[in-house]
Amino acid sequence: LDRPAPTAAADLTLRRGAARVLIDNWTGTSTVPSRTLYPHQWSWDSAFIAIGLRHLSVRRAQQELESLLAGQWADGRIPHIVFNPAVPYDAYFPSPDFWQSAHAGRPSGAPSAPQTSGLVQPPVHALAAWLVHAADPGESRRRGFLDRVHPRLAAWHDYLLTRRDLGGAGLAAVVHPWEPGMDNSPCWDRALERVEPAAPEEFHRADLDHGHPADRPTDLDYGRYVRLAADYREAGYDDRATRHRFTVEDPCFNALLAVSELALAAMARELGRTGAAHAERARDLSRRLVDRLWDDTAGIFRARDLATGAMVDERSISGLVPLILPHLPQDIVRRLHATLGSPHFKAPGTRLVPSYDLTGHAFDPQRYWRGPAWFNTAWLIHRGLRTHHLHADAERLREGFLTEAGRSRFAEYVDPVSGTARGARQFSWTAALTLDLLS
Ligand code: 9WN
Repeated sequence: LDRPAPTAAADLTLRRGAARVLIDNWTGTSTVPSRTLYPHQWSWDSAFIAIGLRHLSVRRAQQELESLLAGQWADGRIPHIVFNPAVPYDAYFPSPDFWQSAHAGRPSGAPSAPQTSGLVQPPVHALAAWLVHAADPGESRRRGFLDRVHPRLAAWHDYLLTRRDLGGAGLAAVVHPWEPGMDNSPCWDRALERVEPAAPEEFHRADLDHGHPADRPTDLDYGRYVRLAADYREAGYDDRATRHRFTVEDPCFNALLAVSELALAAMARELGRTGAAHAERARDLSRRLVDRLWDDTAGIFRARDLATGAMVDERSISGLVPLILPHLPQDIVRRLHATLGSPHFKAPGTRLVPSYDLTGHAFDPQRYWRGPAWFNTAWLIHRGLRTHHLHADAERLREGFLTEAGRSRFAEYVDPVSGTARGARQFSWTAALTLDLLS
């Protein structure tokens, strides 16, 4: 059914609703992704949240990012969760007593406080910091925001491009399905078959206290997630000492790293330096992404499994996100645009972009990253379409985003075809990116 385009009054209601979510989910220093399901601070969530928060309060947006950076490790990594000490351990699994970050040891150098996880998430932070700066450059300069965050973000990228270059080809590798942020994507199924799951009695899934089992990863997935994280912990989160059993080069992760390098270049220029090294890194990353992960037959970027050296034979939204790269060859832009409009990612009724191939053998419209449409990835694709001047499609996606965000009460994700809300509601990045698209 075609729904009417949002009016100015509807936009105002949506804006108020989105602001309310961000106000309710603010803890005093940062924003939880969801009051129920995710009661701590998450890494890439905070980046997306800051992008929206800047329209409400630039100071709060700065604080969001700086709270996250307070959890940065000496080796440069930004942990995927920074734990709130006021929240009981049983509210989320794995809790701080599982990660034991403060005992991680010298090579990795986790802070003694706050407690954190030992994994990472996609590097959207420098892009977010630059957009927060751009929202009010005067305020940013007065508070020395970029002076403080630029060196930390540069150290973060250095970590990814040195210790995490596990394939030796100049791309960053992820070592756990939580790291690309798309936990149970069918892209990881084959690689995970090699991982012996932890026994069910070794852990209790707090997520099922709040989420519907059909919307979430399975127990078998969790057993494997726990095993991989425990192995990493036992090696002190030292990337040189760990025998990683899951190592993948992910297109979305590396595309965001490249875009964030461009943001670092812009920040360096603003700080009176040249920024040339960052700009060069961004170009190198774009080139390597194309060399290593572009599948010209399928017209999409693929993940590469470093254990086998092979490209993963699945189509996921991760492979469309590189559209966000300004240096992408024009023929690749054209092919990605065509794939986006093909039956793999578009069907009558789809307003957003499914997380996984609609025609794929593992497609499931309900289960998390195996089909549902997410708002953060829609925002990234929207930005990519605009980067390449594909304005009509960008506008359609923006309208679809705003319609679904409002209808779903800012859901975590939605059924990609029917739009039925799934997962948590009042989800922070959905609200934050709604504000951004309304501004
Ligand atoms: C594990 C917080 C995070 C997002 C991820 C999403 C989900 C966590 C979980 O929630 O992952 O990090 O417990 O399932 O997959 O993208 O950052 O919103």
